[in-house]
Amino acid sequence: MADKVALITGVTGQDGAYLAEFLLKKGYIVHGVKRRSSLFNTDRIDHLYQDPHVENRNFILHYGDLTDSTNLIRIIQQVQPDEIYNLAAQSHVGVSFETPEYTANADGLGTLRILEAIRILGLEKKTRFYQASTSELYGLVQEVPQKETTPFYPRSPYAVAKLYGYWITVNYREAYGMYACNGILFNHESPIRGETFVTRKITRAVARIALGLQDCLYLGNLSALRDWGHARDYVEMQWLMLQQEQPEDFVIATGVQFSVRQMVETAAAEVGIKIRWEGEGKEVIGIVEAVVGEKGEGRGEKAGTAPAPGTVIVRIDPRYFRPTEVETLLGDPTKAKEKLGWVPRTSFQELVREMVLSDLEEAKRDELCRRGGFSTFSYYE
Ligand code: NDP
Ligand code: GDR
Repeated sequence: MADKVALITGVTGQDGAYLAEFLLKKGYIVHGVKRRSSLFNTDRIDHLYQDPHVENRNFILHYGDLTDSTNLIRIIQQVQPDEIYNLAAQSHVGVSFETPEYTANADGLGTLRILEAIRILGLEKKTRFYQASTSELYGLVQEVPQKETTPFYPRSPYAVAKLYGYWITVNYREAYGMYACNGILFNHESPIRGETFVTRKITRAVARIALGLQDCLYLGNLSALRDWGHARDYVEMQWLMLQQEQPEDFVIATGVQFSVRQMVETAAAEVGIKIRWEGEGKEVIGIVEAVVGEKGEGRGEKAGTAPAPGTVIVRIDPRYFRPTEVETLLGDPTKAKEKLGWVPRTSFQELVREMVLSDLEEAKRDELCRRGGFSTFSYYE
């Protein structure tokens, strides 16, 4: 049988990179859609890159954008994919309040454009479609834990755009008999998570604070509760959803919940920093209580750079609060367990450790550059 062909939108993102690697290992020919940018934007997939001058490549990139129908039709026509994974999106909830129209266009209408392209090209029976839906659909939660049948109540322009993406996928499945399905994925993170999502912002800051490269971590809502898993585990489920006899929607989650505050404590503990909290609400601060234990290699104490006990290393900055917040999310992955054999392989502690260790490596490189008199990236959004 000929190799299967997959098309991934958002291939330069966190999930796109893990999924491309996963599908290549499975023997797929993988095509990815990347946006044009003024600088290279392929850091996460550079290890998979193949010289376009070489024949018989199995990893091929195309310029494209979810806001451009003709471009999408042309790529899909050329590629004739067996499977399309629609991972591209303006995926930052906070930013969606600042760019609501663009977010609706890319995340909502972008999904419609791909589904229509499949139909226009007469590929309804050939091409299977995966839509990156999200736990943000539950928003103001109506039921705990959340499962496939829990009613939606989106709380951001991002979530409202994704609601359209969810329902148009269901509609095309029902109207045209397409194999189209939604993965309702809860938060999933990794060392290549975007730096402005809260987990990565925390692990990166903690590593830099331990090495004396950063003084303070500024955060918004510390009480928000999330069900955090590892992206590597979740992309496998995206693929499995397209390998079933019938297309169905699935919740993918760990079923365990932690707060942003616990995330900070867990990450700080990885570099041997014990945090004490003082104050209430927006006045709360995180103070170094002690530098202890034999934790991560980059523990500042060794280099004489760990902040001294009593130093304030976490503060609240109101700019990171959202106009409407999703306070709590907790998934019930029972359906995925039963039908897809889903077992989350990575615990919260393992995930945080992997992220902190990777950010320590990056911070050490920055430290070396600084010692050598070179300036380094120090943007703390
Ligand atoms: P990222 O933000 O890391 O990646 C998003 C990708 O989409 C990037 O490749 C980005 O390109 C691309 N992109 C953005 N806008 C456009 C556009 N207009 N046209 C084409 N490509 C575009 O997200 P994740 O990998 O974390 O998430 C993947 C998908 O899953 C997203 O749709 C997200 O909304 C959804 N999701 C994510 C969850 C998570 O916890 N990670 C949970 C549930 C759903 P560039 O690199 O150029 O910016
Ligand atoms: P989320 O992820 O909004 O759940 O969306 P994010 O990591 O941005 O926020 C999680 C929670 O942390 C709170 N928070 C902060 N968030 C950020 N980014 N920065 C801060 O400084 C900060 N302080 C507190 C937030 O208010 C929120 O409650 C992610 C994205 O990947 C979506 O694309 C995806 O659909 C959902 O997960 C599931």
